[in-house]
Amino acid sequence: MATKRKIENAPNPDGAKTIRGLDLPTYDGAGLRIGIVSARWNSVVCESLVAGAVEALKSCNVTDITMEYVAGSYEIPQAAQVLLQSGKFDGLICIGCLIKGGTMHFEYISEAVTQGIMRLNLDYKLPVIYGILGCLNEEQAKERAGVDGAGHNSGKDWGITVVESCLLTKKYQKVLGS
Ligand code: DLZ
Repeated sequence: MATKRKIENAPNPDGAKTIRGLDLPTYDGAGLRIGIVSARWNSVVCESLVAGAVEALKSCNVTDITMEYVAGSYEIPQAAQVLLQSGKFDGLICIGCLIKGGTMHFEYISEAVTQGIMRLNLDYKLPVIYGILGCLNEEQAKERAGVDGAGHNSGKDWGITVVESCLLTKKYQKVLGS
């Protein structure tokens, strides 16, 4: 259940005044089993996002956190599928950082990973959070991961998002008796 809070959006990475973004309530995620699958490509950014997600999970009383790594974002959906198949998780956060280069790699991988993660959400009926940054350059990526104190660490949003979605899922799983 969400605790009372002042509604405030996560700050925009570029500091511009905006109503965009997520308000960040606190949820009680005690007892939830959360897995994080992170890519190692662009590891400075991914590690910062992972740290933000873990911090947010802990702030929601989540203590059962499993960390797994894969090489690149392309490997994330398959690894996440293996974790979900184990039945050991209430929800996952997928973390990766795609930075546009001079070839079509960015487009192909972004599309594949995005479709793959959505498929897992619907196939497994469990929250699989889309923590994949798709950035035009390194500066954008660092800003969105709070690297060097810049911008806002999106990993924090994803930690809270997975708890919120797991609680919603559990509420209706109980009603259905599944
Ligand atoms: C090959 C590649 C490239 C060019 N760029 C990225 C990137 O920006 N972010 C990322 O997570 N991974 C990248 N990769 C690696 C692919 O995700 C994948 O690991 C390889 O294509 C092997 O399947």
